[in-house]
Amino acid sequence: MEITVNPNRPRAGARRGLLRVLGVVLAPVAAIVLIGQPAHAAQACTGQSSSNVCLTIDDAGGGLFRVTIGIDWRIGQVPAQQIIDAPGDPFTAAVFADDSSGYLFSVPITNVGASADAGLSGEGSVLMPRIWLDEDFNDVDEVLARIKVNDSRFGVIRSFSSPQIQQSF
Ligand SMILES: [Ca+2]
Ligand SMILES: [Ca+2]
Repeated sequence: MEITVNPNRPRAGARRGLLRVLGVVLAPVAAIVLIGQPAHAAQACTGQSSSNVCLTIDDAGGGLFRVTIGIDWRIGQVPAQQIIDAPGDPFTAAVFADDSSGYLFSVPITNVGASADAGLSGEGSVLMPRIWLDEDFNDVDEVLARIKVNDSRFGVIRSFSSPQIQQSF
């Protein structure tokens, strides 16, 4: 396949990354952004130029939280598609606490794509009872996302982390 890059191509016509398609707003580095809708939602994104990794936690009501992990790894469309097409799942993701080993639960990355702007994109979410995020009892909790990209072309695994979300769950 031949790829033609036109630097004058209007941005509005460019293919957009999954994170942006899904309405996830790029945040400043290491910032914790409280967004208005839905209530009690928190998001932390790395916001780097080479990659953007976001953890989003929405209060779904009834003691449940929707926990979403997303990544845009801007490596270009062709390498991204090669990683997707290679054997095995390209992503594994989980939520960790800041303390000691820290593993809390895994998050399946179900929405995977390759595009010129966003490179390799992945996103997925789970609905979790509050208690799974309450990693410090009687105290504020510090949770973050870790997402691994398995590049089975070369047997290389790259690991990315989001900033922490600090909230009392
Ligand atoms: Ca707590
Ligand atoms: Ca902690």
